[in-house]
Amino acid sequence: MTTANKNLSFFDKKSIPNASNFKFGVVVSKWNEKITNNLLDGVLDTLYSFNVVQSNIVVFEVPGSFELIYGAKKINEKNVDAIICLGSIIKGETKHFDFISNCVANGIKDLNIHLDVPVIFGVLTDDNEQQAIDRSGGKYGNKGVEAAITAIKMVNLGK
Ligand code: DLZ
Repeated sequence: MTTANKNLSFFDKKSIPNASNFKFGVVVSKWNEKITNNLLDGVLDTLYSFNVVQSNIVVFEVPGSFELIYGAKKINEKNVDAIICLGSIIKGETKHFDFISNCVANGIKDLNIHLDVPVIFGVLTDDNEQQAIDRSGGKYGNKGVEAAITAIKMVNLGK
């Protein structure tokens, strides 16, 4: 799986459906907040640019990426068409990175199996802070933009 030279903010605008009637839930982790704030900006700017109105976007904050799973379950009660999970997990000195990354990926996979709406994996899993900066509005674009575009496409798929 290579992402070298891929810019996460590039997409073909013509291939994206109108999203003006879609409702989105965004769950954002506050761990590594500088990074996740930029991911959230990327999501919101992108949804607005496809005519999603502010009243159709619900945002929940959770303390860390591990809590994204429960946050997604709760935001589903708001009758949204898709859920976008945003987080930034950065490798440290302990094995926390592996446990949290695996749990979050598996948890979001499970939600996709059990919920009736798509749950999007907008979680950066990086070796260091610079890699996270590069992918949250830096030289490799913004994972939040990619997550928003994916969410719009998946809602359209289910309609
Ligand atoms: C504990 C922890 C650590 C060490 N690192 C991160 C991280 O890089 N990114 C992240 O989103 N969360 C981290 N956390 C917090 C956990 O996700 C979780 O919030 C706590 O373990 C409490 O359940």
